[in-house]
Amino acid sequence: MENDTIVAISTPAGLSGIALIRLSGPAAISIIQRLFRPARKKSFSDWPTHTVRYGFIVDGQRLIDEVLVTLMRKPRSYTREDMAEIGCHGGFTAARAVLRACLKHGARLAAPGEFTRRAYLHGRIDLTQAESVLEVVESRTEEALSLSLSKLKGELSPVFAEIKDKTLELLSRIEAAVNFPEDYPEEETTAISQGMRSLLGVCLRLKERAGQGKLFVEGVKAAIVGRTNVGKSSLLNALLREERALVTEIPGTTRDALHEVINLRGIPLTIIDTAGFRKAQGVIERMGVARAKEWMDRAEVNILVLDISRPLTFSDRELLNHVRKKKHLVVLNKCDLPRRLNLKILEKLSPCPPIHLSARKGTGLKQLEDRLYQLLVAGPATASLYLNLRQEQLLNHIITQAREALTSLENGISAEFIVDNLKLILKDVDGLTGQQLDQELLDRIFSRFCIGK
Ligand SMILES: Nc1nc2c(ncn2[C@@H]2O[C@H](COP(=O)(O)OP(=O)(O)OP(=O)(O)O)[C@@H](O)[C@H]2O)c(=O)[nH]1
Ligand SMILES: [Mg+2]
Repeated sequence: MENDTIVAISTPAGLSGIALIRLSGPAAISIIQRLFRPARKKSFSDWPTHTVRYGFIVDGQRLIDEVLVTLMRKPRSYTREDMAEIGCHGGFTAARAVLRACLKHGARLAAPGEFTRRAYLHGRIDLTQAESVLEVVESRTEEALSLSLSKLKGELSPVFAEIKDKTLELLSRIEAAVNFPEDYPEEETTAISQGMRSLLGVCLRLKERAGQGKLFVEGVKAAIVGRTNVGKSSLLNALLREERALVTEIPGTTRDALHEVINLRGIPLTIIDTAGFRKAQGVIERMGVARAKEWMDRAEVNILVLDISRPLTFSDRELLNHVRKKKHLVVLNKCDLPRRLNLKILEKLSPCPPIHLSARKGTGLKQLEDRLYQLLVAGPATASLYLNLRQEQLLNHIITQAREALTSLENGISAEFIVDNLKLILKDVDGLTGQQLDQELLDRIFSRFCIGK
């Protein structure tokens, strides 16, 4: 139902200074007219849009709460409908009483995300923007927030529009070629190939920027691995600036893996401290080592810790070999002690320049953080943007279609045979902006929202 009036408490339940109740729909203003007694007698009809009035919510003769009411007349509102926001006292009773009064006067309780859904249905925002509303609310670091905000401002919309324009242009060129084959010059084939390549280029650049944005929003996992007693738990504590993990001089202290999140210049970085590698003694340690191996494979990044006060062991060499398979850093811990590790040998075994550090003294941590950041973020952070899973899958599908079309063209297949690929691309782009979506998908997207948003 779209022509009814919805209401919800938009602030979380619990003790708070104020609560906000939102109304949207054709009856929003008349409901306010019935419930609200402004402190100063002013006529209702000349209440200018986007202004606040102070007064009381009443139900008949009964006083409900002292409030501030903002009116937003259509179409200049979040939903593009008539809207009112009632700021009342927080806590457990006032907001609920105001809500009940609104319901009694004809409003209906809003479903999760229904305000944003109306904004989308009335064309105020596209689907990408609607989804970013949720991401703004859920963001964990300021950088993630600013990525979601730029998406909310519509930063992605022109990129999607460009993909769509390029696709439509290709389709019309091909159509002309099929309809008037006699006027169809050779250059036209080249132009179509070029157009296809440029379309693919736009999509690939978008994917690259999105890969980086994903880091800031979804975060990354980094596993601290190494032999027993090299100082892995001490490193976790040093990075957290907190005595989180048990540290002892007894090898095999850590068994279970510990997870903690730090904010690495805007990246939510989950650090996992693992059991040290050695020939495990006893069943618990064996389980711990098995888990450490799992984490080494699961984490996007491995931080291999070596003890600089001891010569490299066979086990260190094995670990160096293993971590080389993906993103990793090598840390030389206990730099406050005399060095007994041969750096020349290490250099031959590992191309990655090691980071000298003392977890005990806290030196070298900044360098480790710098190197981690460089390892994760390739371009300037400002070039990032964030695509959620749904958008990422659609983009991947577009890229597959574009590649397939390009291969066909390069193999000399007539351009009319890529029409199907282009049509699929168009469908996916419309899916990205929400111009072509089924009801079920919309329900699924908006059900993730909270009530009142
Ligand atoms: N001198 C010095 N000692 C350190 C340093 N880092 C850790 N240690 C000591 O090394 C010992 C082992 O430290 P842990 O952090 O428990 O080492 P671990 O790698 O987690 O060990 P397991 O959990 O047994 O695998 C403790 O006695 C620490 O105090 C350091 O930078 N310098
Ligand atoms: Mg430990």
